[in-house]
Amino acid sequence: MRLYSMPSSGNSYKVRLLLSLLGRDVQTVDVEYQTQALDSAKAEGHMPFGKAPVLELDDGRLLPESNAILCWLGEGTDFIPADPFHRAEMLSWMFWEQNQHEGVVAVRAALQYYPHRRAQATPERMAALLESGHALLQIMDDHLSSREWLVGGAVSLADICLYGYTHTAGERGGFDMARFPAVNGWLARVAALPGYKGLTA
Ligand SMILES: N[C@@H](CCC(=O)N[C@@H](CS)C(=O)NCC(=O)O)C(=O)O
Repeated sequence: MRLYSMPSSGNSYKVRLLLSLLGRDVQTVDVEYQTQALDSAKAEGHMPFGKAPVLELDDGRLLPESNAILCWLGEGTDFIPADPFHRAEMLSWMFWEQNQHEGVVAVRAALQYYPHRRAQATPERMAALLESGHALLQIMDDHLSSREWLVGGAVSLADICLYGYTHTAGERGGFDMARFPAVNGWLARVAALPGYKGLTA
């Protein structure tokens, strides 16, 4: 298998993290913003939606979308709960991550972090994203204040998925993480999992 992965991106990192936690190794093609490798991967048809990550299976089939890749790689492992309701709850968090959390928490970080995005970081937009992001992180904090993991009693794909952009929300996104002690405790639990690897590892 081959993973088209953007080194700086939380969406690609989620997949690299799960692979590492599973002790699996795949060939990785780095497709960073503003590189020839990204343009080539798109031009050669490896990125059906024009975005990383994409997992290319040994038979050539392509799987885009980070959370779909997590589900594929997680199949048959303890990262997908056996209980059907817990499994559905895991998907709730993963859909929430894509349709709410990522568009705020990751976007604010991207506007600050990537030089080619900075022109879009108007003070009004950054202030609105800060307020929305704090509200989203508060939802996670409230939920995690009475449990160790997002779903059931064990780590699942939901935790790997949300960890991707939450763990850099302070440093890259400028969110005030001191407000979210339960989230911080959860971040530390993910970072302590056997096989954990960081964003830049
Ligand atoms: N919903 C997608 C989002 C992927 C995405 O936005 N990838 C960005 C990096 S975070 C990308 O590849 N951008 C390349 C481009 O727009 O040219 C997922 O979760 O995989």
